[in-house]
Amino acid sequence: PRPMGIEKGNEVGKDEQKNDMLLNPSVSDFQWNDAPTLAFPSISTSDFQFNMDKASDVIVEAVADFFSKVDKVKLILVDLSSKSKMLSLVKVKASKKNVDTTRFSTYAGDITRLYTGGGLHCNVIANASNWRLKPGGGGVNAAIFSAGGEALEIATKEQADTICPGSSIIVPVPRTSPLSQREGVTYVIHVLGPNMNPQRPNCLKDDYVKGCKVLYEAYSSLFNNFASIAR
Ligand code: AR6
Repeated sequence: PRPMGIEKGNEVGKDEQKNDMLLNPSVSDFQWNDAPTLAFPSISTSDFQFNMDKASDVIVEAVADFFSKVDKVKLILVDLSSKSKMLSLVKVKASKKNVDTTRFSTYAGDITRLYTGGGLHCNVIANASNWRLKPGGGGVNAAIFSAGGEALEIATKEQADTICPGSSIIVPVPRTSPLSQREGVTYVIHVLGPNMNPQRPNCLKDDYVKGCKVLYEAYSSLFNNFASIAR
């Protein structure tokens, strides 16, 4: 029954959904058994203004490298809209690179409502964080801290005060948090990606050699931390 959840979660009409299935075999192939699943947003490509084409190359490379080392875990790239440019870029590139579509999928919907909005069981979700690990600020960070409530804020502070670009930190979600109670999320992993926005700290000023390296490190750190929880 779970693939139905995917259709429910996509905020698109029936025809568009069919289209999406055809264009995106990963949605229909993905196997919804109970393997540990990480849902993650596209790090750095909105507020941090990282080039989407370059970011999609990095995501697919990081996923392929991770799958060559670790099995029995699943990954889902999430973005709010079914018209997301990031989701389409990654779908096309993942299929060209023969990434295992039974273990990797994309999903259009709110990462804080994967279960209640789409019927998806994702034990772990990733956040595109800021260096102070602070709530608010818009984007997926604001959404996750708002859904996680005060309990998530406190649990995050217990782990760290700050985070470096290219790294991630694991936060066990307290059972009192709505993210745990409502969505069944057991861990949030905060990730700090490279920043290309001159109005945010540590701007890389379009240095994409460094930027791609830091983005790859961010995803490797995220996936390795996820694997360490899944074990
Ligand atoms: N569910 C799924 N995906 C989302 C959601 C959501 N609820 N909200 C946004 N996205 P961004 P960044 C997608 O800007 O570029 C924050 O203020 C969005 O469409 O959240 O890494 C932090 O505090 C995009 O694809 O993160 C940092 O200061 C992706 O999430 C800064 O922004 C990431 O967009 C980080 O910027």
